[in-house]
Amino acid sequence: MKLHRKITYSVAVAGAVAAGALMAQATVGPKDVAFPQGFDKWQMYQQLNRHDVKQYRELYAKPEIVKAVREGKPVPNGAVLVIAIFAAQQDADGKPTRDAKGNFIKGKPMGVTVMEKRAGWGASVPAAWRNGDWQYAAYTPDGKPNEKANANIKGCFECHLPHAQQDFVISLAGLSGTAAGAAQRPSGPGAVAIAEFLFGPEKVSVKAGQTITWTNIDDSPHQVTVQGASTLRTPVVLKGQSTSLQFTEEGTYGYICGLHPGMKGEIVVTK
Ligand code: HEC
Ligand SMILES: [Cu+2]
Repeated sequence: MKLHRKITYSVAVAGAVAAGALMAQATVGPKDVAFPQGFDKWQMYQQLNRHDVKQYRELYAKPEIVKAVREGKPVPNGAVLVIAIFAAQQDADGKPTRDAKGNFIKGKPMGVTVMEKRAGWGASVPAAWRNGDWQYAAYTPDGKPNEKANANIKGCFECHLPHAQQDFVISLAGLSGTAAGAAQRPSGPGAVAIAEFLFGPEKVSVKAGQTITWTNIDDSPHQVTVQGASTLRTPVVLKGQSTSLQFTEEGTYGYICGLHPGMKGEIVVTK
């Protein structure tokens, strides 16, 4: 009896493995998005300073892809977009240091993320999080698959999904060269800019009842999320959009970005 059970079990496992192998052949995924050899000789179409994770990032595409998009064409089939991620060098206080042009300075390489668009590639992605015909993959700096990130590839699709109206390319403004003409930085009492994944100023002081207005300067969306007895979330703000809150009670309120929890700010409300 015991022996019989064992045999049944091993047969079932063999069956499952065979089915899994067949599935893997039919499904397009991170394994099909090759490491972009020599990408650092392609066109760097954007540089990015991320305060929230203290990273400096470079975004690359082949010159013919950048050219096509800058001519007003859709992102071509076969396009490969790459981000090279580096730790930002920091001063003694942990503040990222900047070069003469204002960019963070490259530290240790952290990884390479890739998205690639090929006709038919989206068909094997569940409709609920399909990104057109894009597929995603993450690599270590030396070009080995980042197994941990690739195991949760759905996370890549889900975060890019709200950007469907720009073909899921969050940095499309950089790719198309329309990044200039950037959103206006707000000023005045109660005005907070969200730029480079940083709330500026990080600490804002207002009188009770006075309005605090956040304006998003970044290409990436953000969301003010005030933590307290009950969490208060503003709508997600896209580039150029603003959102406001008023506090009637005196006190100090800490807040974060609902999309990038590494972004922190503070509201001080006085009488
Ligand atoms: C938390 C949301 C989020 C997740 C998860 C995410 N991305 Fe992105 N991605 C962004 C943002 C924001 C940008 C714009 C550039 C930046 O901020 O680095 C971006 C840009 C990119 C770009 C450059 C082209 C573009 O769309 O602008 C690539 C390539 C990319 N991501 C790949 C990936 C891969 C691969 C994964 C999964 C391993 C992933 N992303 C997961 C938010 C996300
Ligand atoms: Cu944010």
